Amino acid sequence: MGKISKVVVCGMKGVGKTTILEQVIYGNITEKTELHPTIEDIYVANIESDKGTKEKVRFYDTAGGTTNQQLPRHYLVLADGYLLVYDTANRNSLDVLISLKKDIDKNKDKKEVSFFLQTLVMYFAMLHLVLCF
Ligand SMILES: Nc1nc2c(ncn2[C@@H]2O[C@H](COP(=O)(O)OP(=O)(O)OP(=O)(O)O)[C@@H](O)[C@H]2O)c(=O)[nH]1
Ligand SMILES: [Mg+2]
Repeated sequence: MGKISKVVVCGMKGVGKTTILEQVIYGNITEKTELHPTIEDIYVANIESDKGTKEKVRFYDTAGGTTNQQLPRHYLVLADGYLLVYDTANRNSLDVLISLKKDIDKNKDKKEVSFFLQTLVMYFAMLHLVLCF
């Protein structure tokens, strides 16, 4: 079995973390979909690369807060990477993300880190995703 990568998905409450995971992994989001605030959830994705290798990625969907928040400490130990989500229509959600990122940087020990920037358009709003390993 290939390596299992663990990605923690975080960002302010209501920015669409669960929506993104549900859509990317199951493709089942419609304009009528109603989602409830997350407490804690795990999504497992099997990804086949261009080279034919198979990888398993475990996404940890977290509960977003409304103000500057810290991630529960156990995520900092298990994470291989982070998916940081904010809503371009909500400036406050970026402030929350900046504070989260600072907290991650301060507490991630000496793990290697690289950054990926991606933009996703869903419905009428744009959500920006930052994936950092
Ligand atoms: N218009 C619009 N609504 C969206 C979009 N993404 C998510 N939503 C809606 O925003 C609401 C919150 O989305 P969630 O995915 O539950 O947000 P979350 O970040 O997981 O929130 P918490 O679990 O509380 O931290 C839901 O009603 C979604 O349908 C989007 O791109 N555009
Ligand atoms: Mg959620």
